[in-house]
Amino acid sequence: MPSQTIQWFPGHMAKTRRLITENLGSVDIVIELLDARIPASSKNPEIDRLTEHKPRLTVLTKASLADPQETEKWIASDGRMLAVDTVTGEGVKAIAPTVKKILADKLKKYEEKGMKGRAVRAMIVGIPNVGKSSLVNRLGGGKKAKVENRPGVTLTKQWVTTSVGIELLDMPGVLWPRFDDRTTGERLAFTGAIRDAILDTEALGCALCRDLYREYRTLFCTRYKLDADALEGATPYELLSAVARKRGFLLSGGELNTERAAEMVLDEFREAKIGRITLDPAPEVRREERAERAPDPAEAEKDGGAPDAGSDV
Ligand SMILES: Nc1nc2c(ncn2[C@@H]2O[C@H](COP(=O)(O)OP(=O)(O)OP(=O)(O)O)[C@@H](O)[C@H]2O)c(=O)[nH]1
Ligand SMILES: [Mg+2]
Repeated sequence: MPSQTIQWFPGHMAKTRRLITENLGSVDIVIELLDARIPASSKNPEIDRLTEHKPRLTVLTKASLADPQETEKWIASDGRMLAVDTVTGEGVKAIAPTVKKILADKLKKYEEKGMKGRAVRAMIVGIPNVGKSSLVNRLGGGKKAKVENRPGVTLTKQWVTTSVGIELLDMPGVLWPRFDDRTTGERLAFTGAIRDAILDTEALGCALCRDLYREYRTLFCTRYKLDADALEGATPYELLSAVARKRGFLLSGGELNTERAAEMVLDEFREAKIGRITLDPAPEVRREERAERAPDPAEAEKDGGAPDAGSDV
């Protein structure tokens, strides 16, 4: 289970922080990638601090895995945010014109100085595994940057030219030393931003089942053929056990193999086999939800309080 005591390869992270700072002077704009499934949890507060004086475009990646309605709300909440999917190519074409629009004044000055046609330089930053190198390859039209489905693939900076008038600086991924809350660490782990080797898979599987049952009940119960009503009030471990039982995951003694069920739910979430899911609601939704979820005191008294399925994970 991710907790505040886990260290995320700190040497590498410190080096990346330095790389960002040292190269800011060579770029016109910072393109920050966030995972469309967790736009809030994947936002590195250190990147904000390090790059606060640079123009910025925020790009939500992996849009084909996220809930399209939530993605739309996220984009509506921020005038400088786009959504893309580098596998399907969706949204990628909008990046270059948007970057040029953001930098319009600067580009006009270049033109006045006779530097017409000078390529814009953009630094691509974001958490590990968010899709930085994939985006660089999409825009660069080749396989110049190494891409793999694990965090920590890109280890140093790499310039890639494109035919759309932007030079891209691919960077290693960067996390921050301490997560403000447990949810952030869990969500980063669900989506594959943290090395699986340092995580407790079973605990993570429990937490994911809890969130899916709470936020995407129909998709979750349909995928694993679970009776949603019968599971009302179930603990996260009971939810994971129900998945293991339905899938027939048993150990040799007949006990449920919840470890294997956890691995499967995590894999299937990462591949969007359960459905297109966004775990971080857009800002205005959060306000609505707070109102919706605030227990009505009269109701709470009547049923003896709402069950808190998440309290023991
Ligand atoms: N479905 C989907 N998968 C994506 C997308 N972008 C990246 N991926 C996948 O995510 C994984 C990581 O992609 P990379 O481009 O290597 O990520 P990165 O941010 O460069 O990662 P590091 O270099 O480790 O920091 C790969 O398996 C990609 O195929 C996307 O838009 N949609
Ligand atoms: Mg990379």
